[in-house]
Amino acid sequence: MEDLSKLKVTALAGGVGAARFLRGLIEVIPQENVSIIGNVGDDLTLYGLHISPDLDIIMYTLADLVCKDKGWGIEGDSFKCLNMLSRYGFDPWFKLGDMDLATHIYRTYLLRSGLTLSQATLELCKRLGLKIRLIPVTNDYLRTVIYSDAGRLPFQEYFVKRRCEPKLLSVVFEGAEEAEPAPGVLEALEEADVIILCPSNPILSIGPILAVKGIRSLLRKSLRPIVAVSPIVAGKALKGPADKIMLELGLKPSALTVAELYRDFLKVFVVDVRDESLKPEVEQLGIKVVLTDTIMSDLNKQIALARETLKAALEIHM
Ligand code: FO1
Repeated sequence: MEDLSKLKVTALAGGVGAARFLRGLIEVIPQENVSIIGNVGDDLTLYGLHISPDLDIIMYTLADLVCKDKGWGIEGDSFKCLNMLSRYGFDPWFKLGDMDLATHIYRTYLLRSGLTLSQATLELCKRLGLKIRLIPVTNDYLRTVIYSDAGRLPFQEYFVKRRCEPKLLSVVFEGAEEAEPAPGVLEALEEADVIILCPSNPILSIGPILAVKGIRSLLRKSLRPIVAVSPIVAGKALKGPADKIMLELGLKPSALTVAELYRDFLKVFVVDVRDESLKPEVEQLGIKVVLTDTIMSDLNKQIALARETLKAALEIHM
């Protein structure tokens, strides 16, 4: 077995499940060897500030700042600024803590000073002491929009304000056709020894990344081991509404459906042991299945899952 710690890994990531997986990964691989391509379809502007929730969830989790219960925001944060904003008449539906707000203020300051989102992200990561390379998938406009029985809803209005309650009709990644991959994105995929699709919502979190020009076609052509970790266990999403969304889009919530969504480029699929019965059907798609415990209830389990995922990727490559 190759020394795992020498591998260069590039991960596609969005959301809390991805961040927890990556927290385990950086215990197995030095941070300098890890590139992360982050979803920005969930980004929003509030109070004039640019907020990148999926980038921040990753930064805070890897810097051990994240609120562990929620999986987003900062542990122990207060909400005094938001309380004051409600006195000024704002509806504080998006819970921005005081310390979290500092990140959005600094990011917005950097963007207004002329930095791109990827340059601003690099600066934020450095200041938090991180050595991973976190790259937003694009510096251009890319926004996930939900068309629902309540009309057109920007992603966070559907996800947080409306608690995913409206029935989803379709998901659109606005700007994806024109958006260019940010500098370093295609190179990170080309140079990686292993490419990982984190246990993220395949439609809402990985979907916007794959929709950016050149990424899906690069994955299809890649000779590297490409491995995904299923975010669905026994028909249920580990975190978030992936199962509900799949049902509303006419898809069966299951690891098999996730495999079908990635079948044009995926080589190995890490599936929970509870889904052993799906193995033959997934393997019929030409994807090797590795069964393991994918429930990441603590750091040791996050590390174990990261290690199993890397081993699974290397086995097919030998
Ligand atoms: N999720 C919520 O369910 N409610 C919130 O009020 C909320 C605020 C928030 C603030 C900053 C941040 O970085 C993330 C935040 N999230 C919140 C999480 C976020 O909406 C989603 O988990 C992601 O966009 C999906 O990956």
